[in-house]
Amino acid sequence: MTGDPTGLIDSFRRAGQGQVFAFYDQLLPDARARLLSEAAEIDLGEVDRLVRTLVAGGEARAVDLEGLAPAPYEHLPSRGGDPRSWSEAKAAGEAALRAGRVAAFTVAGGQGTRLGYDGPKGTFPVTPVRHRPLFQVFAWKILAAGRRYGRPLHWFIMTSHGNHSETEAFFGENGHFGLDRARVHFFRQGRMPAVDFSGKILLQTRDSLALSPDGHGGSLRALDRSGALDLLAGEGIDTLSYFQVDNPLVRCVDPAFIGWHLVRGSEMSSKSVSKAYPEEKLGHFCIRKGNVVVIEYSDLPLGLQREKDPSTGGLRYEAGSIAIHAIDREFVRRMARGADGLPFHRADKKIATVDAAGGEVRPEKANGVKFELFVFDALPFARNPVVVETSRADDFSPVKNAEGVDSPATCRADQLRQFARWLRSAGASVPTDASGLPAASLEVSPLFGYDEDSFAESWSRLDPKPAIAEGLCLEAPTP
Ligand code: UD2
Repeated sequence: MTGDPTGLIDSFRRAGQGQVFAFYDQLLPDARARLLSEAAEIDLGEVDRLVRTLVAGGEARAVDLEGLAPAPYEHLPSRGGDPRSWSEAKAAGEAALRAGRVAAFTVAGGQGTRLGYDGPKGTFPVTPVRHRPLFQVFAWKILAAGRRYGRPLHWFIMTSHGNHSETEAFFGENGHFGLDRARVHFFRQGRMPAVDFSGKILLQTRDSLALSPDGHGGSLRALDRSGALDLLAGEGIDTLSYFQVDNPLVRCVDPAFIGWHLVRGSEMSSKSVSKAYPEEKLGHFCIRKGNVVVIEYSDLPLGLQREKDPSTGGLRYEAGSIAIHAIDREFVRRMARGADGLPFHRADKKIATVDAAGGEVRPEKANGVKFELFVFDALPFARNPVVVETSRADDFSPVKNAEGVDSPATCRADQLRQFARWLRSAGASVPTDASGLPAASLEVSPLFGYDEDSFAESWSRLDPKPAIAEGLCLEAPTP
């Protein structure tokens, strides 16, 4: 920030946010510059609107559940879906991949606090034998898919201010895992200030604001702001294959899913799995006022989460969101710029701040509000949204917690089950327990096989076939 800061400081005072500059006069020039540059990032009009709609009047308002019903979805062929429609979808998706119309997109801006891992989550070592990091798994799946379809894919990775440099450096140190570095694009998501319960923007220290990432929904405006949408348009790419950084099982580009999205003329499509149990922490695909919406687990009362569908005996709200979407480029532009902005969500949090004397405050209970955007809130604005079933064995085993559910241990076991299943379908004999977990630790490099089809092709070419033994790693020539 250069030039006269008076205008900026005055605008904060006029907005009733003058406390942001409470210590300004005591700061050294560098610290002043830092505070001013953070302040310049803030859209005071937006903060004022959020304070009036989300903070004033006490606690967070309950989500509107009036007339809520489960959303219909395309069932897998193994669960009653029409095999012909699935083959048509797959063929359409493959054609789009061959035509270079698809790019991969990972949201990797989250803080990963629950895992207790110090570093960008994508650098977390996740594979069972070689301990390859999440980013390498995605990179190699994307590299292999590009080879398979004869069109190298572009990959967009959204970072946050907190992990951007480390993420870029990690790719640099690892030679971008063999990908063409000109096709790997990093951009930062936006930040939002936290406010106290009376709507005042909080300082984190005397010379910095309490800022935090604006949620994965911030990806839509960040794609626009960073120039990514123009790059996509220039390359003739119209579809983004969106997934989260914590899920190594994901098919980064899945032809059948992309095909459903394209054949239906959808602007935003989503994958769903049947919830494993009512309280599983997944959003629910629902219909509300004629629109497809995702109602987050924390917003759907337990009674509804547990409700049974008398016709099937299963859960009524069984379709769970695993945060995998296909998104149309121009839809992103419309959402990023148009009047149909995503709504912010309120999260009451403990926010480190300073007291009136500038001393550090580490609150023991929530002392303020953070604002976040969720990408699935774009669904009700999308034309022809389609929800497509997938099996979690093919697409979903996230690493979220240090222990217990969705932990490195459960994810490792799910990767092993997947490798064993591919081997068995390709004709190998693999001893497993009743859950499909192989007795031996195995690993399949995504360059050897990144889904059942590509695995089967590589396996059929292997001669002689290796023995299935502890530590077996099926590799392909490293790029
Ligand atoms: C998310 C979904 C949940 C389910 C689950 C599947 C929400 C609110 N809930 O739960 O319904 O689909 O995933 O695993 O989304 N991220 C950013 N920037 C941010 C915040 C998050 O890039 O500001 C990324 C983060 O790096 C990760 C993903 O978004 O890749 C999910 O974030 P999370 O861990 O907060 O989501 P979670 O587990 O609460």
